Amino acid sequence: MTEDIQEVFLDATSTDTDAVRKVAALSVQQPHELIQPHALVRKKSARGNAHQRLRIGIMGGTFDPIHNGHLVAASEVAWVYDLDEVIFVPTGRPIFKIDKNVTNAEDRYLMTVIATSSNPQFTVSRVDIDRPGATYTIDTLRDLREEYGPQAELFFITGADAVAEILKWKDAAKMFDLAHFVAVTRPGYSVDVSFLPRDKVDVLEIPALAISSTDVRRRAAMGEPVWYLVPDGVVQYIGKHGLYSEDQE
Ligand code: DND
Repeated sequence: MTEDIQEVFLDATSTDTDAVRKVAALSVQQPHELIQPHALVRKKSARGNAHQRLRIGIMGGTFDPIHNGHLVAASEVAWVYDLDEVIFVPTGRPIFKIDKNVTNAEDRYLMTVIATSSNPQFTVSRVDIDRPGATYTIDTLRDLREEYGPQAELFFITGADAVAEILKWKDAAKMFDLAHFVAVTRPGYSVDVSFLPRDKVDVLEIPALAISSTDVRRRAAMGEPVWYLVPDGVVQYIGKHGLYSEDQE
């Protein structure tokens, strides 16, 4: 029972017939239909616009750990494409890293939440972590398409290194029906996307941040600083939980 109804209902316990009528009217106004939660929460884009069709960026990654390169990429795409929101989606079991030692999903998820918490445009989804089995982007896109509805415009953000391999991804051709792809690259570096559907893939030059998760892990293992390569809270999380320490390697 909503507060409105509750309030009038309390009135209606008296013999006030007006109040009883009000309860009936309110009940009619509250149909038991399923309302998409995202239809109600209209965030403004980074540029301050509210769109007719939600424009959603999806930043998928292993995020082991998430670093400032990931965050700048998402922020730049959000600005240039006038996105309402960027959803960071940490992988569950990344298919290309199945034989590698990947930090457990909950630690990677929490670091992603910490790293994105200060930006009102950024959110984090558990779809890949909660789905059993190996993580494939086709499933990420299907799950988010279902959650946000057919009207939402989805933009999958990917680094230039990943885009070169994209046709090897599961059901690659079908992914392009579900989302537009934005391949981010650093100034002065070209990315060949000529083998991909022209109207489905863009290349966007972003400020270069020569940061990689591999290097952050190596530095943490050697006791070298990772300040300013990853957000402060992530530095602290790594230290507090002893991630990437040499004994773990
Ligand atoms: P990564 O393991 O490369 O993530 O995975 C990226 C996405 O690809 C995930 O959503 C995977 O599920 C998906 N994938 C990979 C392989 C196969 C399939 C799907 C499949 O469906 O078959 P990282 O955490 O290493 O990096 C996250 C993103 O950030 C990547 O796109 C990477 O290229 C990019 N990146 C940077 N962008 C800008 N500046 C930097 C960057 N470092 C990494 N310094």
